[in-house]
Amino acid sequence: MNDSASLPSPRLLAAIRGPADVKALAPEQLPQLAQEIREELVAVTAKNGGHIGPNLGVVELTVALHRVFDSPEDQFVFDVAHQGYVHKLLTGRGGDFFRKLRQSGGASGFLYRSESAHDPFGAGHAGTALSAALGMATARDLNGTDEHVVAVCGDAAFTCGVTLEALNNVVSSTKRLIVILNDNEWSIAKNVGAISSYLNRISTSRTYNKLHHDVEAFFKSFPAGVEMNRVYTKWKRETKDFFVESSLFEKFGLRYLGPVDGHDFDALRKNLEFAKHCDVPVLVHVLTKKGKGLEAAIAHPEKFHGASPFDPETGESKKAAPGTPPNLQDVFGQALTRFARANPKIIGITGAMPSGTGLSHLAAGVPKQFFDVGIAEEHAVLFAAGLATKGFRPVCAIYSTFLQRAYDQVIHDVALQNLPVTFCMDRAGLSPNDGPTHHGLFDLAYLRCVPNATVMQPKDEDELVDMLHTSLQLPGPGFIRYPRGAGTGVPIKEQPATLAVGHAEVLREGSNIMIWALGAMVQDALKLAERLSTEEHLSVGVVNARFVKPLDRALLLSHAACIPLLVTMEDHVLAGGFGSAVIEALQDAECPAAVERVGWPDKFVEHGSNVETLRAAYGLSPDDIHRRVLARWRNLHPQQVSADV
Ligand SMILES: Cc1ncc(C[n+]2csc(CCOP(=O)(O)OP(=O)(O)O)c2C)c(N)n1
Repeated sequence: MNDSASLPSPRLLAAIRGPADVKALAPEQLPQLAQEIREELVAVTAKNGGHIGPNLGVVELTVALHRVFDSPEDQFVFDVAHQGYVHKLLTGRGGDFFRKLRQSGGASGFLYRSESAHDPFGAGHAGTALSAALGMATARDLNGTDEHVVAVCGDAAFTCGVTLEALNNVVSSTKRLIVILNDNEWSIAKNVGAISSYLNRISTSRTYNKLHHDVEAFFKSFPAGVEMNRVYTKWKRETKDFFVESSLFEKFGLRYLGPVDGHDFDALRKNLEFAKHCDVPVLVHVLTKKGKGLEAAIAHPEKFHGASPFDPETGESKKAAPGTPPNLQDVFGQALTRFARANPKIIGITGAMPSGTGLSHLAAGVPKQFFDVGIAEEHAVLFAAGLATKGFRPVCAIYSTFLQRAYDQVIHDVALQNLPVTFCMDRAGLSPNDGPTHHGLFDLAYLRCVPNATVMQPKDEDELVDMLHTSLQLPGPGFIRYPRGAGTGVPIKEQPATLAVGHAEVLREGSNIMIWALGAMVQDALKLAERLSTEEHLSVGVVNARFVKPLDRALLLSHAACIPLLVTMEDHVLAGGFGSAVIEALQDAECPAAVERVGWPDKFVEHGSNVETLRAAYGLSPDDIHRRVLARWRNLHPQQVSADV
């Protein structure tokens, strides 16, 4: 980055309160604005982490969109919406709000209808923009209004089935839709698949480059420019020689425009103006450089797609404190690689998340047994099901939140046929800086009801390896959920254990209260038990539940028969979760036990600075839970309270 001291003054970004201010700038001021935006992006993400690479790539594109269109009357729908930081800076969300990006009380890392009138459609999952924009354009047509709807999709959005479903419906739904294909050749990792290769070919093809020159020529030959454009487009369409009828998008009925240099303000303006005046759906193919302006981000696009805090000068990530235990995703990836080396039937599958899931270890170690299928979770699961029919042991590594997209495949294709597919669901629990689109708080509820499913969560990294090993021996589907981040630091056994399916582990005996905890909550449960025992002289036990399905009913009923209060703890919504499984089992056995359930409420939990802040905001801090359990105990045993006093 340039030294900010060398920038011409006055600073432009600070004066931008909304799109009107962007429009008011002279064309020659735009490079300075772009430079200031990049500096702001780097400064904020270096401190808070975030999607720096994608945003550095769309600076000129976003500025150009705001100069050519009139947001919020015209509507931009950003796919994933992780590249919406520049849009935020230009729509009144700069300053302190942006500087608290992804922190409590600051700007979200994605777009939300509730955050701004300039965000007509929220997102966080990929592939939704084209469908949503098509719905909005169709609504506009039905309403008889005239606004523009612009979908901004990355090249990897075209690896999503839903984008292709939308593409198939564009021309039958509307005559006016603008699709920006922001092509930087990268998903999080390098983009994959045939469409990606196709885009690469047309980006470099001379025929398509010529189309760009046609737009130039058009503007030169018609000084009145855009006013003439509708007529011109119509005439050229009739004479059938304006657009080469050969791009994939033209086969779907969209006019293809480009490729356009996504960092050239003038080229962007001309092509967007042109698209704006077309009376047919149009796709503008814009070529951008992910990470533009930050050398480290250009050199390492995958790392800087969504970076943790880093040194803005060197690009070095802030180092974890010495002695920090390994991340669960690495433990999983390394264990799977070990198992795969020993068993060629093991196949690891990711939907465009090799490093996030830890499958990059498998990709490097046993590449033949690794598949990145793109942002195609439905396909990933069906593909795994197909492999499983022929004796393979597929492992789908898909974040809890993204597996939601493949729910029908989980039920209809894997569970119904009882195929032995293992699902490793990272990011189960909170993804605090990302927020509600990324929290993995629903998987137990959506999996508990699926017949043939075995659902489990390890208390630590060693048990994660045991669960993977166990799941790879199951006759049907196994689901392992685990949170983002580091393990507990326990040593990992050389030889993994095969766990007894449906059996919980008693970690601490107790006679007053028994805490049944799931996964990472086991550590909290042990601390809570210790505190209740030392401070309140209560006898409190802890069970590591391990399996949510099948639940260890025998142990549960034996506890319910002689322990006055049961407590469940889970990092999941209460509705349909682990505690629900416990009370259902007790109810079915006609056992009137007292149960205090600790988990997330029936709300979408916002983003926040960290897990602790969000837990405190929802009454789930260790102190809150201690107070609640004690109050429940005292409520059940008022005499003991007075005796203690
Ligand atoms: C359903 C789903 N799966 C996976 C992801 C994780 N993810 C976020 S952005 C991204 C890549 C997006 O690439 P592209 O659309 O080309 O945009 P770019 O970041 O390159 O600008 C992925 C895989 C997601 N958000 N949603």
